[in-house]
Amino acid sequence: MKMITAGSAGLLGLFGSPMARAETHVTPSYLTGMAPVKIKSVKAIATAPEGANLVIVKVETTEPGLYGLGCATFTQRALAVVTAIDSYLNDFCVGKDVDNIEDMWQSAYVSSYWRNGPVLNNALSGLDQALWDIKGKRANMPVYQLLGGKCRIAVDSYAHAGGSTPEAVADNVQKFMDQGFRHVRIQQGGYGGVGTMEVKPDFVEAGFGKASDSFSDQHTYLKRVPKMFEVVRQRCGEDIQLLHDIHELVEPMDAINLIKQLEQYHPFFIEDPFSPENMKWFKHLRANTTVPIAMGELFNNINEFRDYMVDQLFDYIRIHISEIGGITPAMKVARLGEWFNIKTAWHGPGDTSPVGHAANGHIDLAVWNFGIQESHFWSAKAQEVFPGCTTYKNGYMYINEGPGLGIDINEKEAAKYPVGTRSRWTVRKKDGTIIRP
Ligand code: GCO
Ligand code: MG
Repeated sequence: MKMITAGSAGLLGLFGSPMARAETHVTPSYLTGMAPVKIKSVKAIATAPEGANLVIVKVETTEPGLYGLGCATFTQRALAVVTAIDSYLNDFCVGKDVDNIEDMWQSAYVSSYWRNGPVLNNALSGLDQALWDIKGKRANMPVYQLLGGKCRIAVDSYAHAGGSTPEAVADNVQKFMDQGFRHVRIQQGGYGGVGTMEVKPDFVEAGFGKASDSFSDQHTYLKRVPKMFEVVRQRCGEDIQLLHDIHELVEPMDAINLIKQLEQYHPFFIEDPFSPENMKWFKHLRANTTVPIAMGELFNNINEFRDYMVDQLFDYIRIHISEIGGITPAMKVARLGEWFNIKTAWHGPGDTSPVGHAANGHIDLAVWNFGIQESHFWSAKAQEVFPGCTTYKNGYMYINEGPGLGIDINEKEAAKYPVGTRSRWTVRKKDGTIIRP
């Protein structure tokens, strides 16, 4: 009788008198959720330990000692991002719950009404990545676990081999092969051969532009790239995976003809053949060659590339994840790519911060359609500013397996390296015409 009563009382409790519930039911903590934690402050930390301007967002919370870090690095306009964070994002976030990352992303994204630009997206990315860092620390798990766990042992990465001659490039490729890298990007001189052009351009003779403007002789560059691939293949063999970045520095049809010439060297991928302003050229490229293509470090918003992913007009998505707003949107892009067999190859040079590299790494481990990760070897100074930097062994990138993103910042050290305002993206043709990099 008592048992039945307890049962029915329990049932009643659900639907009837609280007394019955109080007596018999304690909600286990995992059902009650964790005590809410609020955002106490959102601030920007700008530093340049290797010369490149880096911007980090630090989100501090109402739980003593609990904070999160996120990458908001738009290196060419770092101070504009700092203002967006300190003057706007802080006010917007203080007092809000740290746990509701998607809602925070969506509300912050539209809070400026005008949206989807590099400055605000980077600020939003810093916030977003910091909230994932906090959630991982609260769950006492690395972020990749929250994203679904590991799909692979570590993050296959590519190294950068440069040189002023094809032979010098080949020597550097060999050095990385000796370190265990299976993928190496080859560039002769700067992008578009900048810095290795013997001739003095006419615009300089004429005193047009600024002395710091760069010059790319597209014709010379177009002749050199196939030669570079030929020498590297001869000296380093057929197995090393070779990548090259056209960096949007030639005319679209020249890019198509160049890529057709490179087919014989079976590149792993050719990157950024066209600028985002020239997306319509992709269908012509696809119709003319089967060389795998990577695109996207300049993309800011999904409307710029969604349809080209759906039409499978490139093979690797190369987004600078802070440029589109962080981990939350990057996971959506990766998931979209899965359905069209487009793999990830997140942007990861020295002007993605160590926090951004860690974020790349967590996503790289968790998504099925991972392709390759761009590497950057952090200097001793950078590692002092950012304890927990990603590391490399045998061509793989390793994140620090701590809770959250697994990386920290030493603000005292960071303050030693103030950011600057110099931007190097003025590249001209012989007659002074600007080339869109
Ligand atoms: C790359 C990129 C970079 C960009 C740089 C711009 O493939 O890594 O092209 O080198 O040029 O991040 O600031
Ligand atoms: Mg690039």
